[in-house]
Amino acid sequence: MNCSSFDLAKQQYAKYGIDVEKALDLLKNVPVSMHCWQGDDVIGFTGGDSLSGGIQTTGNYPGRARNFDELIADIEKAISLIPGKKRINLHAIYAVSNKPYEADKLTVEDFKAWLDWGLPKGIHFDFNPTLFSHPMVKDGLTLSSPDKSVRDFWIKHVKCCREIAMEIGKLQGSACLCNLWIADGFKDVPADRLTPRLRLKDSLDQIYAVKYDREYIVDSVESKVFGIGIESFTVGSNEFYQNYAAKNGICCLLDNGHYHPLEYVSDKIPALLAFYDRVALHVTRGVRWDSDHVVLFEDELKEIAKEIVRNDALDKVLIGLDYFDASINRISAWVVGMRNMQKALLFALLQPNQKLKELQDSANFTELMVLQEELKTLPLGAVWDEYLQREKVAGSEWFKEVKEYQDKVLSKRV
Ligand code: RNT
Ligand code: ZN
Repeated sequence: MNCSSFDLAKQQYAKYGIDVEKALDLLKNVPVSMHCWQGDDVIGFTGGDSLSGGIQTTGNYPGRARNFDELIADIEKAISLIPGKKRINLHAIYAVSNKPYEADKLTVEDFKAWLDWGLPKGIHFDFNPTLFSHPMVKDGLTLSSPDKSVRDFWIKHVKCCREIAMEIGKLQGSACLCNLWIADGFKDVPADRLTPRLRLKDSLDQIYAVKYDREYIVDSVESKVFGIGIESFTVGSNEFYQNYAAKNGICCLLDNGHYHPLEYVSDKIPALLAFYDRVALHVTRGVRWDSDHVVLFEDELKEIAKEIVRNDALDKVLIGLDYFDASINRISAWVVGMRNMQKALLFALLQPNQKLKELQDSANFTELMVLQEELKTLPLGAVWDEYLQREKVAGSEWFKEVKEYQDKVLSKRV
């Protein structure tokens, strides 16, 4: 009898009591939100041409998408090479309109082009207000500025964005994640750490005073340890937002580039799951700092996926990616990160989680270590290849298609 490598893999996993078919069925329904901003180096369509506010893209690989049509074309190319259920994560600066961009007057109409493109394909969206790369960022501050007119402007912006997210959620029939991140902070030692935080708290109170049905919108706040140019103090720190979120029924978004290098988001996920019904993620890869490199199939990614799967949290953890590498082909950047996120979830779904938990609870730590090591070399690749085939996307030869697209389309963008 001719046995495929997938059949053999299934048998090997079965020896550990793992049902491969069940894992594949679960995997294909886990949504991963793909960040639109990898395609154009976080520039957007507002007419601006640079990124500022504590985050940075580096590199000038040719072919950046310069408008909606180009970005859509690139996203379509990328998603044709990505298995599973995809969402698209938008930022306010990706508004598509003939009028000049006015951050405090945006409506869902400004995102109609995205919705008209995605909804018929079954693609759902997430949303982010954009509080950077804008002249109303004064002295590096937005919602925590001492200037009331600056705070009021940004409060209006975030309120517009929440309404847009709610409308999107209604239209798509699944909650739209509306994530707030700001870069407010100081380059050098501050004289007052409390007042800026009290001002941010007051701004958030005004923003979240408007209540929406959680069926349509999930609000999240994203903390950060520091950014370029704001090395000494971040207003929206981890403790600040976690307490704000807990007291106000909002969700925390954990970006794994936003902590000290020896703090792990994989450990934070279960800590938050003990208190929250939802946890949102920005999965990224920091190299020495929040450098937003492409997500690779690394230990911490696998650990994050394991925490989601073994805690039965596939519908509680909202998975999104967040990185922007401008030094390589941007479509490949998307494809590698999105595929790796799913590969890590598959890896986690193929663990005998019940058995491992039992070994821990019965203090069988030797056997736990031995088994965990054995599991590392089970034939994940054969199951992954089968998943790609069933999802009708290219296998390991996918890069050929990106190269062709680069020659035909990207290289013409000069
Ligand atoms: C910045 C945050 C934030 C942004 C995006 C563009 O450090 O991670 O999430 O990367 O909103
Ligand atoms: Zn982020």
